[in-house]
Amino acid sequence: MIIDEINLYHVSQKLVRPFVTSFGRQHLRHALLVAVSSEGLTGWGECAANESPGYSYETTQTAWHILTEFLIPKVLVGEFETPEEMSQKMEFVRGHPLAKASIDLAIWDIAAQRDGLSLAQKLAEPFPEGPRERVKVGVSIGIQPTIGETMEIVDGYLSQGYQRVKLKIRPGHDLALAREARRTFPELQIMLDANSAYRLADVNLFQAMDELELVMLEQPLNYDDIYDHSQLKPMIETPLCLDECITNLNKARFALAIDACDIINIKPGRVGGWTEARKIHDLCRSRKVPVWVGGMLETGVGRAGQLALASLPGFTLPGDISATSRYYQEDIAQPEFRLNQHDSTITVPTDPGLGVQVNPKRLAAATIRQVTF
Ligand code: OSB
Ligand code: MG
Repeated sequence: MIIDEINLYHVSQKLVRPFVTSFGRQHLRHALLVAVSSEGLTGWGECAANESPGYSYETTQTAWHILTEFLIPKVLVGEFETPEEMSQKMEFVRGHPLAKASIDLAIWDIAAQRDGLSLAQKLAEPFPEGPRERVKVGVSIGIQPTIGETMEIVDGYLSQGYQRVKLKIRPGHDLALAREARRTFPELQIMLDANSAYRLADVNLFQAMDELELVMLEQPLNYDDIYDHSQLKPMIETPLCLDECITNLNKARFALAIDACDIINIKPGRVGGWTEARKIHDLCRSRKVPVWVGGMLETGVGRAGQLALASLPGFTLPGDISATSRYYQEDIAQPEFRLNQHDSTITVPTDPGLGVQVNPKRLAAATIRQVTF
């Protein structure tokens, strides 16, 4: 593969409803989209970084800087054959996984198109069973002003067909919320995501949740503290899942070695792309550790990538991959993703590559700045 041209777009889209977490409130979703052209094909990628560094140290601005000054100039030089080689080529930049993942996805898109495969088929090449056709999904619900409003929102999603909900928690908005959710929806698959808002000293709070039969508790402790999670795990019954802590394969190896979690949320962005995400999937599968695909309010470009990843055999738990209508009125990419109501799944695209098209009018309307290399 020789790369001919790269276009980088900074886009902003309004969310259907503000998304509130323990690290902040978001009305708009800023994203960087990359279009990589190679030998007549164009691949798309998305950078999931946020405007502020509340979830990760990376922001839209740092990703713009790392992409324009370092990654893109490097990618444009020389030749390579596989997405894995490109992933290695980007290793000279330490960290910045969200920036790297945007290029990585575009290269995977091109490689799949070149081979006449959907991205799911391309990623599933090492697996004899091939990709799943539909993947189980849930919905991630931000912090609402009251518990009552949260229950109404949950109810709305249930009537749309979602069978698993994730409730965001933060200190003061946790146990009572979880109890009310369990009381109101006795059979529902409910999980909580704290986004690192607690300390080990809060163990009593999590023990009080033991009886609620939650599917899992996601990243309760410090974003960088795998050790403290290993201390918490044997003290609670709810399965413990890591998100923020797992920024690459080595972190996953370490977490499993010290038994710091029961489950891993694999976000391709957070781990530097689909190549690394698949390695973590393989590791967890060999250890029988369940994994699921996380999200960061991606546009249709990133969501198509999430769906392809989630089609791999080790992804046995529902992903944070909701229908387009949960995020945006009108998305940049088409077709829209819809929920299959009867089984809370989304169908994995089957056209070559990502299987979505970026709509030029919508892209132009959402673009804040753009640069061509
Ligand atoms: O912690 O999983 C998270 C969104 C932005 C940043 C972090 C997280 C999230 C979500 C939303 O929970 C998941 C989605 O895209 O639906
Ligand atoms: Mg999370």
